[in-house]
Amino acid sequence: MCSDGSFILNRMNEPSEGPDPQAIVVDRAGGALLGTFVGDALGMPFEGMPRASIPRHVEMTEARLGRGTYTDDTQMMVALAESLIARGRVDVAHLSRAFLDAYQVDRGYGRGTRRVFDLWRSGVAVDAAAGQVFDGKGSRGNGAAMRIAPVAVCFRDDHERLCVEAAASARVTHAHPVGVDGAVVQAAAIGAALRGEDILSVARATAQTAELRRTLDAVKELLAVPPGCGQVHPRLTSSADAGESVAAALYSALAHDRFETALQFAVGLGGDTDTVAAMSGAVAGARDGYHSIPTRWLAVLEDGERGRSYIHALVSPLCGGPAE
Ligand code: R7I
Ligand code: MG
Ligand code: MG
Repeated sequence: MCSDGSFILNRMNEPSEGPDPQAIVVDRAGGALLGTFVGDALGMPFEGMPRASIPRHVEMTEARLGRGTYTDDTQMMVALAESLIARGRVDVAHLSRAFLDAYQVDRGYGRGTRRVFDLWRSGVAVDAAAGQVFDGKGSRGNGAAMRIAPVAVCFRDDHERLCVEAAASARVTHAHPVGVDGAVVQAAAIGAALRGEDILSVARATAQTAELRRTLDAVKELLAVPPGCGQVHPRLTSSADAGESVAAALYSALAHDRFETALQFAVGLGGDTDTVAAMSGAVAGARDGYHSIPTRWLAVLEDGERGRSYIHALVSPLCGGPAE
């Protein structure tokens, strides 16, 4: 178990009744995990597309692996959640095995992360492989940030610990400071959302690199000036770079007060659509709760092994309560 408490998952898709703080925590934690999955599935069919070719109000549509299927973003999130529940903390040896066990090539992993997996399989030490990719600088990709929601849920009540555990989970595959910082900032944003705090202030105060500080400052400026109808500011870049995409995801969540419109906006940015929507979904889901996720989107999520029901059942133990 990650923290004390006894939370029962009940009526997860309905608004909480009364001021039951435990039910609110579980609802928000469910929003973070299923929000990641929904964003991943919503954005997947559009990954790599330019903005102009994406409909303004996207819906779950046919995807490479079928409608409502997930990619590496959710697959790695599930492995991270399983490892946290088993070990109660980020245990890098256990986590690396969980990532390898979960790996399915069709889910569309980043090339740096695939290379790290190959190095592990060839006998390179778990803590040495991530530093060997991208000319020995490590990856600055968003792969550590996209999967981070379980760490934020697990350590939501201790911001300092949350940051330490998030960084440890990131460094397993991402050695570049921007790849790590993006994951820590994304975790801090989800943690703030779970606690009902000011999300952008916590994220900005957490950022350690010049890149994240710059992109988060831009988010603050852009949020102060509402864009014209249907316009997207050119400073928002939806790439696989953690410094750019974590900020784009945060803007998407914070510029919209509804989960649904936040994710449609995130996908509409084009580029790394599954991941920016997944990260935006984690923040908006943590802020608004599981009950805010449209049921028509939840209904079509894949539900086989390690699918929707399985991920749903991870929420309570991650919160410190019993498994369903
Ligand atoms: O970060 P990572 O796991 O990728 C996640 C992305 C998400 O969009 C997923 O949906 C999936 O599609 O992949 O994998 P990496 O390969 O480490 O990083 C992602 C990408 O960022 C790389 O493939 C590179 O294009 C880019 N990148 C870099 N490019 C140049 N130099 C990351 N680090 C570098 C770098 O140092
Ligand atoms: Mg993906
Ligand atoms: Mg992606």
